[in-house]
Amino acid sequence: MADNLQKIASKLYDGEDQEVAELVQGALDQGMAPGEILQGGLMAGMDAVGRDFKAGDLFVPEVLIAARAMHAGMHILRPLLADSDMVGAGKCVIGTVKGDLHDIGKNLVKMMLDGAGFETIDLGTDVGPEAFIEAVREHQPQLMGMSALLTTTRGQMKATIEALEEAGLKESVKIMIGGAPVTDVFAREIGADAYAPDAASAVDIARGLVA
Ligand code: B12
Repeated sequence: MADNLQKIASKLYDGEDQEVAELVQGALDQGMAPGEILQGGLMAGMDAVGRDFKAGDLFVPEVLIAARAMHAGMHILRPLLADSDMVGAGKCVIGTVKGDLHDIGKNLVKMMLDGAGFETIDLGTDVGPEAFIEAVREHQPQLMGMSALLTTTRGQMKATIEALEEAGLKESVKIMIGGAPVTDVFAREIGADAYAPDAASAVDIARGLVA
């Protein structure tokens, strides 16, 4: 059984989406629990991807391919996990702020969070404060992530946090920010709870924030 999980993790790391799907189905057919396959197979593989990406041993294209394999496995497991009412790592609303159309990094963060068992609600790009507020009201996530790649749009992060405060929602959600023009210092200045420099760190930080 443990052998099956190791195979799933290793094929996921290699980005073999079809093989991952077949192995996941095979493990289910043998009677393995969906949660076990998720934790010991898919998440273990994605954790290794995150670790090696952070260490500079893997690059963006490899992470994207591994994330695709994760999706192939999750496609099979998700309905079963919902049935068994398995509790995920947490819920996160994420988007690129108003005026900004860059989404490659944000998508990577979303994929890594998905891979770590978070339920992520992706609001897309050019997301204004009102849309963030609406999403927080509707989905009641533990986490909210904002991305900005332009120096001119990072001010939108502050505007969004202020708007959340005015709406009385700031205390209900932890805020994590990222993108090339933002830093840890900037995060503290605008009242965000955390900054992450890359997608793998985002997962570690997200886990810490919801713990
Ligand atoms: C690709 C790109 C584009 C594409 C975007 C396509 C897309 N779908 O995203 C296009 C061509 C559309 C584009 C347009 C523009 N761009 Co552009 N673009 C880039 C480029 C080359 C790469 C960005 C990227 O995807 N990096 C790869 C990802 C993986 O890295 P990342 O985004 O940093 O994300 C990681 C971390 O930052 C972090 N992270 C990111 N988001 C989040 C969120 C959270 C919550 C967390 C925790 C972490 C996190 O984790 C990610 C993964 O590890 C950069 C230059 C560069 N080398 O960075 C310029 C760059 C960002 N663009 C720039 C500019 C100026 C523009 C334009 C204004 C150009 C123009 N004159 O039209 C327009 C603006 C359009 C708009 N309104 O947004 C400048 C910004 C300068 C500045 N400081 O403001 C840059 C730096 C280029 C430059 N050197 O001048 N761009």
